[in-house]
Amino acid sequence: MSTIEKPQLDLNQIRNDFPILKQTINGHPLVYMDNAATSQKPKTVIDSISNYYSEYNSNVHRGVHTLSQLATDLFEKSRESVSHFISSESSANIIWTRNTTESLNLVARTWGEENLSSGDNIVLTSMEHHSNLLPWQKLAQDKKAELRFIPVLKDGTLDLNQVESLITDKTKLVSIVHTSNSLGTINPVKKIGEIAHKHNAKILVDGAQSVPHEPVDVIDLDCDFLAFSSHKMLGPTGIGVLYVKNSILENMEPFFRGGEMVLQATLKDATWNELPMRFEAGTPNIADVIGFDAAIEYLNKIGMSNIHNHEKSLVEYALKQFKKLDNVTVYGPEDAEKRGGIISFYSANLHPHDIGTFLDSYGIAVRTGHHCTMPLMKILGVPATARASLYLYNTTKEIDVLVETLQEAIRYFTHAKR
Ligand code: C6P
Repeated sequence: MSTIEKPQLDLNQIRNDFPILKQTINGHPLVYMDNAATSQKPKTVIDSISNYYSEYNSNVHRGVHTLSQLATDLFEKSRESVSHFISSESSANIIWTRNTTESLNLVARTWGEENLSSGDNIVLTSMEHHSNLLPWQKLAQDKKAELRFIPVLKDGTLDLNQVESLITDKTKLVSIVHTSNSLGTINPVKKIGEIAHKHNAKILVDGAQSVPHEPVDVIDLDCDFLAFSSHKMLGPTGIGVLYVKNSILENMEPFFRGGEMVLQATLKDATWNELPMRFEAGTPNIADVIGFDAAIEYLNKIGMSNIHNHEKSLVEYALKQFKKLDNVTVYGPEDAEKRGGIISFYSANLHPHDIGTFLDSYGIAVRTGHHCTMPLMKILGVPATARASLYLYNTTKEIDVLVETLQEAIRYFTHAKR
């Protein structure tokens, strides 16, 4: 669809669907720009969780009674919705976890344990979130494998010239963040995946910041693993997703062992349940899986391409407005086409935490800190950044409020230092 044809989002209607956005913070209307940390939830999501507990609270896959069957049907319907949402082969490829972090650890502790040997390597990037770094550090230490990193260039993109030489026949896994939570950069994971596959390596995509914001199709990307979290895409906390390609999933050993993941058990041994239940030992987070379905329904109703286009135009606008600010560096690519709705910035004159506190006094929520990407902060040469991260309900008017308040903060702190 061309830009001209693209339907505009009905922001009044959308904002109306999110009860939390109606409040004031410190006497100012809430401007919520901490969506990369966690998104807000529409009323339909909140209601669906509450309905589960008030109308059909029951365990899943375990009961013949009516409530248990209803809960099981809605629990599995959510899995179907997620499967459609990322165009996966089937719902059997969707494993529920607690969050992206658990999904990544699951791959490291199952597939990684089984498939890595001494002398192998894992290729990451220097912009990874700690959740896509620390599990591989541990695995590499245990297996005497090597970690390799695709460097980040000054413009916040990856040095793609190095990819061909970093990925070799000794590479078992390439694990890459799709959209950087600290830079906003959208990485060419499909292209990097093609190179990985040429060497028979697997490609894992950390989709924590991409799946909530743009259409992601696992078949088109041809990724072997995809990890993401419900709470960053209008859904509840406590639910994550791990997508695994069929050929790999069938041979993966379970992560946790216990109830529900077992087919037959004797006192000495056990065999495993069908996929994906094999990876879901114990009573799952039923209410939040069902709440996640309502989030997916909401996102589908608005349309992921529409959300992506909306954020692209917000970022384009924000990047222009930020140019008005003296001595403020914005990280990540200048071209809005190459980035998601994340604006990380730093000013040598202002500590990011001071910026965060100042903005909060005007009702503006941003995140400050290293954003769980300490190695990247070191590369950028800053201790931390302030980060505004946008979503479907943010407006250009809110960006104006952010930039005007930042101007005020610069004036205030410059004056205070004199
Ligand atoms: N980033 C942020 O404010 P969890 O916490 O498991 O749902 O997601 C972990 C994670 C993994 N990868 C990326 C790219 C992420 O951005 C995150 C979460 C949040 O940037 C919290 S640190």
